[in-house]
Amino acid sequence: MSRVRAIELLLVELPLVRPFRTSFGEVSDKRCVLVRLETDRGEGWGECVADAQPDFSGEFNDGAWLVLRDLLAPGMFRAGDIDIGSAEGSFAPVRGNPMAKAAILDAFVDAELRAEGRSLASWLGAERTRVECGVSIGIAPTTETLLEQVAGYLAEGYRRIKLKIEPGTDVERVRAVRGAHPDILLSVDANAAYTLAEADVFRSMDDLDLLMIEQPLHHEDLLRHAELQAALRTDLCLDESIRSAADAAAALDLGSCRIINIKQGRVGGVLEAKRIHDLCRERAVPVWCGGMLETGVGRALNLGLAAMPGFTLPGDTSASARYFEEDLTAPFELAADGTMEVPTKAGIGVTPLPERLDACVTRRELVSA
Ligand code: OSB
Ligand code: MG
Repeated sequence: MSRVRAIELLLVELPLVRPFRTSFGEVSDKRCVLVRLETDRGEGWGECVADAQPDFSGEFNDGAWLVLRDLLAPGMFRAGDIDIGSAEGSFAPVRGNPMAKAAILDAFVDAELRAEGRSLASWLGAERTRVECGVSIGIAPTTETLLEQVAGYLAEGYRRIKLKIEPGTDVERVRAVRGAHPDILLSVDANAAYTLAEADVFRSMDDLDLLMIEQPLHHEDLLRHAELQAALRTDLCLDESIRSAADAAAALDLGSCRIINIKQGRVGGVLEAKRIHDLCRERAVPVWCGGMLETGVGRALNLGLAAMPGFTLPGDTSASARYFEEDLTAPFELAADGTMEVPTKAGIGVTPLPERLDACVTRRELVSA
């Protein structure tokens, strides 16, 4: 039980080691909102996974800033003494905005667990001490560049390669990578770039032994995903379409996918992520931990989540060096066997380095009760 006294919002900007291109756009810098939350028992950190633009979902940094400052933080202040089980209740009057909600809720969970000296992974009931890591590769300028990047990441030890795809280059690129690496775990992610009229693209990939095809169709279209899934051998995985445990249940009932990408920020925080994990585990549906190019703050949280038993596939939990020259926290490193250590310290287990915040923060605002 704690009382939230204040939150500080920090906009950070970190250059990416290489631009990241998806079917919906390209980014060269990671820009996101961090939440530092103070309770009467200590502080906690959360990272908002929204981008500068409302492209992956309807949320974006400036909007999340307002929602956090003017609605979610005041709601938490008004709620008085709360604990992890009751914290989400303070958001009840705010519809949607799961990424903003996740940032402040996760910061509160971190503060509570730090105050109790308990790690997030242990609180979630995770037993694994290391998780298997994959890497998500942006759309490359040429097939040759893509093949070089794939070979590089495999040499580092990554256990699953995910290729971003878009109409035009899709089948040729995926065939080239599969041809060069017949036995690796390989998946593709379309970020909703296709319509059912283009289903032939996915039929052409159906003999490439892909681990999954992620979010081929529109994010609001569970029915057509079910139609496509019925026409393919390859498992579909949904990302953008799953905004809650209710969405996950609907997608599974409809047969829209056979695998779910859990991104805690997309579903309103670590508690809803755990609900999706539990639901999928009950139905023996594999899940894996997605990523949003998080800094070390979000990465630490993802690793705790990915340590839960239902996360049976390698996640997009890559090393700090895959994203940044210098992270905001001590760097997360990939072991040669393609695994990463799950943080064991209290809460998410990391804190941004003060000198890195000095270098990366472009805007900050303190909101007190
Ligand atoms: O669709 O999974 C996605 C990054 C930003 C937005 C959407 C996605 C991604 C990734 C990168 O695939 C995953 C990561 O390494 O964080
Ligand atoms: Mg995705």
